[in-house]
Amino acid sequence: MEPLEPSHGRPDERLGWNATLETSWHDLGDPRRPGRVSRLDRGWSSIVFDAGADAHRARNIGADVAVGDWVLVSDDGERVDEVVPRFSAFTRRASFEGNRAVAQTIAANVDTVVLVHALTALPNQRRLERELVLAFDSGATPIVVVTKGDLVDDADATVASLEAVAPGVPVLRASGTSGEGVDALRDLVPTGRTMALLGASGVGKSTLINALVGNDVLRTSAVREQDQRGRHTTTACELVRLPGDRHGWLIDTPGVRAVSLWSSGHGIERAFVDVFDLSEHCRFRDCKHEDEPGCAVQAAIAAGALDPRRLEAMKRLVAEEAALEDEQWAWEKAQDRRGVRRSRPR
Ligand SMILES: Nc1nc2c(ncn2[C@@H]2O[C@H](COP(=O)(O)OP(=O)(O)OP(=O)(O)O)[C@@H](O)[C@H]2O)c(=O)[nH]1
Ligand SMILES: [Mg+2]
Ligand SMILES: [Zn+2]
Repeated sequence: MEPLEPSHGRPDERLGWNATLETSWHDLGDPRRPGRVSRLDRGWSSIVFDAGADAHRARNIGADVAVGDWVLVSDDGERVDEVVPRFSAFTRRASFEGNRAVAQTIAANVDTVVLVHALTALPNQRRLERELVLAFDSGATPIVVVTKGDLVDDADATVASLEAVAPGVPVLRASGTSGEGVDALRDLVPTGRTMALLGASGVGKSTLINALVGNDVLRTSAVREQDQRGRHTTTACELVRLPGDRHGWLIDTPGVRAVSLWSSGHGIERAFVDVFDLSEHCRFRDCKHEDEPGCAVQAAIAAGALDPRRLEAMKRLVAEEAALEDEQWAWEKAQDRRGVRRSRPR
């Protein structure tokens, strides 16, 4: 194994270290120098200690590590010992373990989450709403990027329909193949900041990162001709540095077909801020926006100012979140009965 970087000393701020992480590190009370996880391969983390240097590899035995995490490595350099608490994390519901839902953190310590949609597909408002809930819950700032404008004639209509479900969130057009919007996107990643790109397979995430970096650092491949679906080319998350003096960081992620909620905060309120604002004007504080008198939400629907499908979508997400909480609660109670210590992911 290659010798480890000096194990004590200041973390490299160019890697995205900030005041929040500094406080969390002090609270850990462990003086070892944190490094940043740039990729994960079958139980191994690649960890960068200095922005210009190669990554060190260590095993993650029992450590729940995501790309973007700051970690402390054992003195012999073999293992990841500790993860510095994240200031943000994009987490989704991954799978079931037994009958319990398990969370998967896709990317950690992210400042900006870019939700990428391709104009070649029909605008998927419901998917974007879900992604926005997760993005707001992550603690990062979301933006929406639409790609492949060069392949369609009616881009404006699609962009407008995505904007309609992303109140207050910028929707930018960008393309890794034509270069459109690439400079504007790069400006959103100053030194020490991290931007993660998320979206379905084939929408052009890796192509955009290659354009931002100015080099084909990531593999991309053509979508299937018949249905424009991607081929799941990217199989692992990866932290990539912008070139030059700039030390902005990009995280590429594998395309996911479905985004399942793993909710913990105020994601729904923020993603549906238009509906929540309207509901302030409902006559009853506990209005369910069904057939109550004086319902401002139903009034907006009747006036054509709110799409009823958006209200339905919000209600479904609220129900899904409540079901997830019940499930977690039931699981924790069962663990307590068996005398197992409570532990909750994240
Ligand atoms: N015409 C056009 N093609 C694009 C654009 N963006 C990406 N592509 C093409 O779309 C295909 C898929 O792009 P990728 O960058 O591999 O997509 P991805 O989102 O990384 O996909 P996964 O890694 O599978 O999640 C490639 O052939 C790209 O050249 C664009 O704006 N316009
Ligand atoms: Mg990719
Ligand atoms: Zn109401």
